[in-house]
Amino acid sequence: MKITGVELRRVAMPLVAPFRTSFGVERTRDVLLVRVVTPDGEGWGECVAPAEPAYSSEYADGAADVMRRFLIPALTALPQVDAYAVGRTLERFKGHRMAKAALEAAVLDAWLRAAEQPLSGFLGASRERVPCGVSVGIADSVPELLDTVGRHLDEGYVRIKLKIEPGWDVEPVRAVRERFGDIPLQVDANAAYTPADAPHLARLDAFGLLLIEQPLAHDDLVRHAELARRISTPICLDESIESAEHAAAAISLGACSVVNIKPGRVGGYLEARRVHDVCRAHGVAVWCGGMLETGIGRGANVALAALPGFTLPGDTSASRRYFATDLTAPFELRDGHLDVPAGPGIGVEPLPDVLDEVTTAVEWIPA
Ligand code: SMG
Ligand code: MG
Repeated sequence: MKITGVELRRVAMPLVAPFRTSFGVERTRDVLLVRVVTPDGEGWGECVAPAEPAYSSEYADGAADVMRRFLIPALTALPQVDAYAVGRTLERFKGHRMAKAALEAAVLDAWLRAAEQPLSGFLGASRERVPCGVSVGIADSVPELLDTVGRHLDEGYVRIKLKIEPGWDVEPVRAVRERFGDIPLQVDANAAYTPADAPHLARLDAFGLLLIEQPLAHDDLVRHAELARRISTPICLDESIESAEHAAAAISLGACSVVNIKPGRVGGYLEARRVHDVCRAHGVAVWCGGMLETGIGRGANVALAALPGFTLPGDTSASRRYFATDLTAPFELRDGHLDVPAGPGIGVEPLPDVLDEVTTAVEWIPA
């Protein structure tokens, strides 16, 4: 397969409700989509880099820039490309994992469509539907939080994740436990705490949480390991794990006992599968994270989440939790689960009318 050209497309996707985390508020997803065109067909990928470099160092304009200057020219120069060639070819460029992941996803989609194979089967999925959790942002008040959590439980979500930060942690967790009892519950700090907060974080031990996600800085595996010895809530790493090597290091240090896998954060679906394999070999549970993806990214994430090591529900919520109108046919929750797309490639494609309506810019980069 030879790449004819790559389209970079920006779409503005208003969220149904603002999503607040310890590092900011998201109201509209400004998504960078990638369409890879080949003589054998085309493929789509979604870049999860947010508008601002606040979750990690990557941001959408930066991802578009590195793609058009370096990554796309390296790929279009290849006489032949397949999904494995993407990572190999782009390896000499440091970092920019979200940008690389989007290109790899689009090539994977085109390549698997040409072979008429679904992504789930290619990755080694063992299920046709996946259990879904939902991530609940920091609220203005505890009553408002309880309303939101109650609504999500009524919709059927099988696990609730609360975003926390200093000043919004023990109180909301206690309130959710008191109101909703023994539901599967976990929290995500997005690196908002320091090692000095260990005694405070130990207060969460009383609530029987499934895990606490990324309490400390992304580059501090050693002190996550120290914290793990001081609290009984299992530590899950998100921002700290950018590759299978990081996962292996974190596990051997004792820095985590659970890993959140986001394909964008680790540079693609092939590396995401390697992270899964390393964790599974060590008996470390994994689950699929989310970056407020449209149906394009969601379709691929749901395929990944169907692998056998994904033993915890993911942040793979239904389309309507994010958008009034998704870019693809909507993903709908049935009995707390989403169906894994069965069609070739990622199994979904943008609806042309919706895509036109939300597009803010298109750029064609020929080979
Ligand atoms: O996709 O449902 C979703 C959001 C899940 O909480 C979520 N993601 O750190 O895990 C995380 C956050 C990052 C969101 S940055 C836009
Ligand atoms: Mg997280």
